[in-house]
Amino acid sequence: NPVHKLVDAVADAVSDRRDRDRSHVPGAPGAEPAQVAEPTEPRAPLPTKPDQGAPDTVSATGRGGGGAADVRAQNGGYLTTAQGARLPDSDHSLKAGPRGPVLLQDHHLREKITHFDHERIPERVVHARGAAAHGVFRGYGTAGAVTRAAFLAEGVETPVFVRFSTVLGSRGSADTVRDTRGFATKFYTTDGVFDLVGNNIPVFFIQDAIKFPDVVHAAKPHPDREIPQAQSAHDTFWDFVSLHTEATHHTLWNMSDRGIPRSYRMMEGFGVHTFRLVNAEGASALVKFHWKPRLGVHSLVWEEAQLIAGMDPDFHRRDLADAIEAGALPQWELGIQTFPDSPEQTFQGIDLLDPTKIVPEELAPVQPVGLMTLTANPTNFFAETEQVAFHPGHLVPGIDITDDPLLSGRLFSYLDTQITRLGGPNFAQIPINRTHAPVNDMLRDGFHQDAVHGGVAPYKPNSLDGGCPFFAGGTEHAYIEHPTPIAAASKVREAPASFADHFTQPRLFWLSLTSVEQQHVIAAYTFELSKVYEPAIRERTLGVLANVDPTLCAEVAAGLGLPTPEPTVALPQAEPSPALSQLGAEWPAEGRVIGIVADPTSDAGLVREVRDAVRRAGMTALVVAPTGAPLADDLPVQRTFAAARSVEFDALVLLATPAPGVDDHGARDAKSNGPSAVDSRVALLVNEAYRHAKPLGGHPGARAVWTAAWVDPQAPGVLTGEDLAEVVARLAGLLGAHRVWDRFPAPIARP
Ligand code: HDD
Repeated sequence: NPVHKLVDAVADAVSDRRDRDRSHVPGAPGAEPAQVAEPTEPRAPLPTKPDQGAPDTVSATGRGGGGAADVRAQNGGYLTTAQGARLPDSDHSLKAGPRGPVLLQDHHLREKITHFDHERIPERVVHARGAAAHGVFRGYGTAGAVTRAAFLAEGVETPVFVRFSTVLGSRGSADTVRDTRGFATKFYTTDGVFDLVGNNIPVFFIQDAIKFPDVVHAAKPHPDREIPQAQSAHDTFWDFVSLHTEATHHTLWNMSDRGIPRSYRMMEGFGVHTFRLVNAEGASALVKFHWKPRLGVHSLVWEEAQLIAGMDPDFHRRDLADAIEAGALPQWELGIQTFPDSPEQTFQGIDLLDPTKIVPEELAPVQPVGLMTLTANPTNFFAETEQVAFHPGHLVPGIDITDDPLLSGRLFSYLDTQITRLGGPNFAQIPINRTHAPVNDMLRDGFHQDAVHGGVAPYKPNSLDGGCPFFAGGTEHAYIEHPTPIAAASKVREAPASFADHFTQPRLFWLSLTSVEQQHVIAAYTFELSKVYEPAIRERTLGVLANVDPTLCAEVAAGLGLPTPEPTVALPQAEPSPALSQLGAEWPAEGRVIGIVADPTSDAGLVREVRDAVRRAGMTALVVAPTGAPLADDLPVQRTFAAARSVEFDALVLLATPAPGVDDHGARDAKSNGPSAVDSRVALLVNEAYRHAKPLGGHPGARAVWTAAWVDPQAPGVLTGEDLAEVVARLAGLLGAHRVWDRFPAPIARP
């Protein structure tokens, strides 16, 4: 039977694919050694994920319960309806004759269109755009003295799912906009799910959750025209933050390089609030959570971020997925700052309940307690990244909350929002949200109920189900709230007096930055406020900056062409915290992208030598050439001059003087290319990389490119040499500092 043959052939192909998938998993038996591959090269399908099967896959009759694949998964060789009826055709509606009317009785048509009509769910009200990955967290066992959280014990491995996000933009907005980034981690622990729902910025705009709708309404696009998309550079945002000065600290971080990360892999994460840890003896400590990336904390420069938003709006999403697929697995250490759980809940004068304040690491060092490695991309964006539901109230024994008023409101909001977003109260049954601990919850029915619950007594106490299920005690890992005393008080709508200091910590942050980082902050405020139409808002913001730092205020005022206002408070005393600067340390360069600029006259041997040197350094090599024609059989071209732009490279290596090709207008005109016969697109590529302080390497034969690109060959980080492997090794060394910082402020390219 030909159909059976076809089905067998499909089954064989699927099994081949599965084998290939397995050999694709780094470290799996038969796997190729991990190698950093070219990010855009087509790849085999992704490996299957750890147990994320639906909660109850047995059908109501009890038949067909052969596991997830049997009942839920897309399986079998034939296309079917949702009811499993095999289909002979899905391309034509059922009609009364080929030219006649479509018949209402066409069930397949109605089912297909109806399902399509309901494919979208509401996007998240904030953090709508995100990218996620599966991974594993391994406890170091170093937190045992302060918490009994089982997943932090030595050697315990806990599956995790992490979602990174921007805050303001819609689901389809660009990745590299200036914004805070979400960093939410779901730990599937043996004691239930623990969600650490943090950001890449350690403070928040508001101190009380009741202000969340205000700050979000102000920061989202204007309600009349719904512009600008995913931006803070508009009147309503600056109106709010200039009036609501507790937002000053977070705003300053947003205007710093932290607002435009180079990669999700190169961001810190912060739990923001102070939480409470409880150890096996019941003793408590206060804690702040930190994620420290193994690759260091790095950022784009603003011009790059803007270009990328057009060139590759999926830049961060692509970077994360490519790195994982290529075996360059992103890692973060989880760290804790701990403080005595004193009645005052302050540390060295800093109010630990105020989420607009940090505790400098110099005062309370961050102690590493475990390592997270992201190991696999999601199989399906909607099922996993879109449907994952985080909640700061998903806690496990050993971790408890404090009375931070921002946290209290969050504990309500996250459960509430999922009911609209995921269509009902059963979102915990969606595979990505399922705990890996046994569930026996007595929650019943509701929209999208997946479970077929047995028993007759979903209530307690009962005798009909034998009294089951039973309560657990502390020794059986029950989640028991810490008996924190609550002081007698009157009901008030007020904040404590200590919440009123809005300027000391912004000043602390400003003073902790290096001069290059400070310049970026000045440029960011100047850019954003230039986009504000209302003069009073610009002036009011300068008034806020005057209370943070006179130089910051004067420089931004000069950029806007406005007078510098006087401060309204005495300039606060603040000690810098060097740990807040992103500069000064050395980090691994692995996973960085190096563009090798060649043309058909370039010596293929040399191109190969550079490519291999780049790969040996654990970096990704992309060959850039005038057309897509391979330079040799083993030397494919990954970027044509028409498709390449500097922003996707961390450094460039130039092999010769690429002659003018056909430019975007199809013209071949050497004279219009500047002082030498260099392709104008290469000149732009190199000039941008130079101005963005990226390391540049070149063969002596590429001299004309430096001239055409207005590059000073003597400038720091511009390396020329015959031995290009050595040049690549030096470039990798420079990338350890991320950029050639000595080249800022950037020379302006002028004829
Ligand atoms: Fe929030 C999503 C982080 C304050 C209300 N928040 C959300 C996400 C992150 C954060 C990372 C995306 C989670 C995901 O990937 O699905 N939010 C924070 C941090 C805050 C914070 C670090 C302050 C310290 N959030 C905050 C407040 C409220 C909310 C004060 C409301 C009172 N946040 C939400 C929400 C979201 C959300 C509306 C939207 C989608 C969702 O929850 O699942 O409930």
